[in-house]
Amino acid sequence: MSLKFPETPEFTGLYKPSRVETEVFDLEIEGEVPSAINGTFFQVSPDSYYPPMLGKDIFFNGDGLVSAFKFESGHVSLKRRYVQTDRLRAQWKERRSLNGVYRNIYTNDPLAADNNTTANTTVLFHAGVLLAMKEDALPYALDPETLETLGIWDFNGQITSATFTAHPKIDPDNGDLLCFAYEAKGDGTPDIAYFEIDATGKLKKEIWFKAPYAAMIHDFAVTARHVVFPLIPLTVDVERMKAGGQHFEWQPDLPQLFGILPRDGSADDVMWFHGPKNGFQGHTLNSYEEDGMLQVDMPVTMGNIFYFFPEADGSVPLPETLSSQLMRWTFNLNGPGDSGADEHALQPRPLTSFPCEFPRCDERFAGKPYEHGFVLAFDPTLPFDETLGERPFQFFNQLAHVNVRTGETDAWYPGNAQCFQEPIFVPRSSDAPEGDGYVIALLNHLHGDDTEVVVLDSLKMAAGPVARIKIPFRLRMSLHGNWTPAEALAASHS
Ligand code: V55
Ligand code: FE
Repeated sequence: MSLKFPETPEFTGLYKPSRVETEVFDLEIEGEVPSAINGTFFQVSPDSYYPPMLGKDIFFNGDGLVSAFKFESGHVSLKRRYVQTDRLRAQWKERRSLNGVYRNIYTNDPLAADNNTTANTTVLFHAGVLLAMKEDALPYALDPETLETLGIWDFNGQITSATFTAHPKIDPDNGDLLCFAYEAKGDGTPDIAYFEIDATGKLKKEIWFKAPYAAMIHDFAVTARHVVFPLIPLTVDVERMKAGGQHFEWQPDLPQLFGILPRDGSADDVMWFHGPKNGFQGHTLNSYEEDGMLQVDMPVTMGNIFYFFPEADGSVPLPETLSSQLMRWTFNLNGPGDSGADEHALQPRPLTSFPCEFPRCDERFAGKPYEHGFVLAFDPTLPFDETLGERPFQFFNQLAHVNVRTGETDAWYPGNAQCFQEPIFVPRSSDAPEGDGYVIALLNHLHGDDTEVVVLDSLKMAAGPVARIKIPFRLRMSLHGNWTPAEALAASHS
């Protein structure tokens, strides 16, 4: 019986499924891992276990495969386990894929599990468990030490939304989990819920409201007093889904919309702002409030970067016409509000001049005035090994430290056949100045089957890695991960 992935860009090269669950004690290391880096880098990749039932599929539909890189006294060890979702267990039982179109249960095999989530977008340790999250359902909880799947996580019955974001934030002042749900009452519902869950796992705050329409809200922003929900012009239509179509469709005539909720307010207090049409709000770098102005920094792309969610007529822009630029949106919370008129659309201001995505801040400054960011950047003028053919989706050839106040950039280019996955930032010590520490990222080698974890000094990016940690097999491209200091993990065991 054949079990073979399609030879398409979605399943080859950088996107070839790894499918490897393993444990490697003491990975090979070139250079020195500073012993100040003490904790675990948790990370998850959409990694399809079986070839797609429909013969084709999108990257976002892969089964969540979690990696834990444990840093301890200059050593690094790796554990990798799939999130044992209901969906994956049903597939293992039938020994084939049972799931059809991304986020469309109407296209699943009758033997597929009821819960359609792959838990594949990020992993974050909070209140004693490792949460594996995808925005289409509640998280799964994992044991942070063994990566064993504990089950679907409704926070001990406290969270009743149908969905849960894959981009929660941690309040640096108290460890609260600041999080939300969109399509919160199920597919196609315009309902949004905002939650705050304290460091012990107790629900502190829950606010429900409605958006004008159901659209993707992939990431969000939280400041001391407000929450910002960016609605990307990718809308949902259950009738289309029932006909076997995509969950999301690009709407070139809808603006980039923002709902702003006061953290101590209610549904009636939500303010709406709109930006230019046909634009894609990317991941949040950071956001803060100062003098009545709310600033949200994020890469923005003019056009639809998700080629797998086209417009109604099937059209998508050519990838080479798209470029995501780090932008600052400024919302005047005391102004006259948003007229909704096209000519009054908010215009974001560029913070840098080069394409970038996967931004991360020094999370001790999350939601506060800040100046340091870490991003994956793309410089098309740097050499690329043309024998590799087209550059893969989400190709970034630089790892950069950006000062958003001065515009200063310090970047490392690893070579002509390499590309990065999202970085994390680890402070040099708990009281180090903002942005002073280490940047850790996965580095894919497009020719070989060896992926590395690279560790750079955040103040000397151009000098390249202080350590290259060798993974003896290829990791698939991924989305997100987070750092957990060893003392936070230890505290939860006692
Ligand atoms: C994203 C990723 C997803 C998803 C929806 O990067 C949005 C954005 C990995 O899955 O389901
Ligand atoms: Fe994301």
